[in-house]
Amino acid sequence: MRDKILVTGACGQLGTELVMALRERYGWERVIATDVYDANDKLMQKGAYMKLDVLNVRRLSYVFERMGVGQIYHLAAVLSASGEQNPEAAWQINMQGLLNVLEAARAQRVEKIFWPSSIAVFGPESMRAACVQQSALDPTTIYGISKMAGEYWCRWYYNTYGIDIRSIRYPGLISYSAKPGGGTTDYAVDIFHKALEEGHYGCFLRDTTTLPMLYMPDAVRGTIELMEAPRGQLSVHTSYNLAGLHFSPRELATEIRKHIPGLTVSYHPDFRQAIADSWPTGILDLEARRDWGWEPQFDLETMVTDMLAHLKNDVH
Ligand code: AKB
Repeated sequence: MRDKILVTGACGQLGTELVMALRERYGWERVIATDVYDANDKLMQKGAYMKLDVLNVRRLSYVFERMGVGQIYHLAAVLSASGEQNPEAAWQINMQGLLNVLEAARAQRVEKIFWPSSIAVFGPESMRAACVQQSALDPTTIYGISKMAGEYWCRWYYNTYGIDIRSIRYPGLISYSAKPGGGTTDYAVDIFHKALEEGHYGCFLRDTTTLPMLYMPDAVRGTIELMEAPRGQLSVHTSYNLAGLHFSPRELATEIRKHIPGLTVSYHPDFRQAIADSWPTGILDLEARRDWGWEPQFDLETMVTDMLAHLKNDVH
């Protein structure tokens, strides 16, 4: 019976939270968390966990067959900022890793796959303040190029082999459980930790750089809702735009100061500024709302309140 749900990149920011949500929803015994690392988290160790390298196609195929995998959440990836520092490795992991998963999934008749794309598929030629689903794609980073190519590979596998592949173009993800690593939007998580620990944050983006963001509980819920939506309702087979929050570092700092009045922030833009400047400041997500009822629940105010409540309880 192919009823197992396998997650690659399970130790990453999204994987850590998605694995927990999937286990709670479908049962601990059904969800197999995998990554190239040793399990980094007590909860991850309690459920099924396996070391798995997405660059090893034969092992992928073996594991999918042996474990009876029916669904895959293929999250393993190198993000935008890290990708620019090591482009060849980023291309290998992001592109070859995806092709390996798709090919092994086809060979083992896996029914359904989730694969994350990103707002990094957009760039200078894309729409800026209200970027619609059909806007021109114009990625400027290796990460964005791999996501753009990946979207079309996914659609090709869907059209050619009928594999049910679903995808979201995530904006920056904000979470309290796991820190992001190597992204351009990471400042929006780092600032919370520094605000609580030191009362000061040195931001690597300019104060007015507005970017699309999404709070992790919304991201996890939206992902599972997309995966559970009836196949016939879905009209986008590349990747869905998804909007949640839009704010700049200055606006985020102002909101955090309502809870931590002494917070100071200095701005020292580095190479990530150019990446951020190439991305839209706002996303429109009509198709996601229409096709599978997407609706975010958190705004800037409720996200900040919730983040700080969890971080104060859990870590500090
Ligand atoms: C990044 O900053 O690279 C990611 C993304 C927007 O995909 N968070």
